[in-house]
Amino acid sequence: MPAYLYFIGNAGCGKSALTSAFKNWMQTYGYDVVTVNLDPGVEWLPYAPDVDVREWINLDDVMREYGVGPNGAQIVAADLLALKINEIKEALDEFVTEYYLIDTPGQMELFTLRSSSHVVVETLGKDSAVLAYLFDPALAKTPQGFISLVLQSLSAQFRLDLPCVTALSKVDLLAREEMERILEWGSDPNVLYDDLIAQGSLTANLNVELFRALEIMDAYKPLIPTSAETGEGIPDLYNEVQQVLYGGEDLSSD
Ligand SMILES: Nc1nc2c(ncn2[C@@H]2O[C@H](COP(=O)(O)OP(=O)(O)OP(=O)(O)O)[C@@H](O)[C@H]2O)c(=O)[nH]1
Ligand SMILES: [Mg+2]
Repeated sequence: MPAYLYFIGNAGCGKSALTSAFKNWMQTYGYDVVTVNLDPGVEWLPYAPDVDVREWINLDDVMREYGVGPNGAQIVAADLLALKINEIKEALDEFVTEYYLIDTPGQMELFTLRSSSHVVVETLGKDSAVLAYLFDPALAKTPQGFISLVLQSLSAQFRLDLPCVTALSKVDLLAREEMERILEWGSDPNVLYDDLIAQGSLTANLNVELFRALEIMDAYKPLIPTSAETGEGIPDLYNEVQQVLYGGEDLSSD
């Protein structure tokens, strides 16, 4: 059964760039890989997708046919995706591959908060699907932003009912110490707690309770530092996905 790896995260967090870099890395190492663009609104991609939702859904047509503006069209398109998914699945099935990399729409909520995405995930195959949730350094570099991203990643996991690996994207843009601080927040909630206290962000009772609830849930996970620019962390991300899917068994091992 092939693996389906969905890149998800906030607008601009680096989903498309990492899809591209991950594909290049896999091909360099001789793995079969197929890229799928599920973002009907994207104008330019850093890779040539093997399967492209824009063949089925065109945002200009949606605006015209449904009498909606660009934002409304994105929402209609997200729902149309569910109606077209059987055809898209047929296009995917034409490839013989072990690995599908799925680049999801820019506005994450279009994919993770709508029931259509559930239909997509169910149709493509849930048994060997994993989410790669990308933490954008622009948002993850404050402790408050970091917690908001943890909450969003949980919401995506809950909504899609899939396992999730978490990565910090664009680490080439961070100073070493900045990156290490963010990684520490993922691996040691006490450091995150102290930094929140230092920023005066844990004065409201609700915030303390929320912080503790996430800690009890074991929601703070080590992030895999990655960069689509330098290729850093891509093998680690691949290994983590293998670990989740197959308990560490490498597809390439003979
Ligand atoms: N320096 C650096 N820039 C990156 C990296 N990844 C992405 N970018 C840049 O960040 C911007 C957004 O990257 P995308 O890959 O389009 O992000 P996305 O999540 O697909 O964006 P949407 O689909 O629009 O939500 C682009 O200008 C990329 O060139 C990275 O690893 N390093
Ligand atoms: Mg994109």
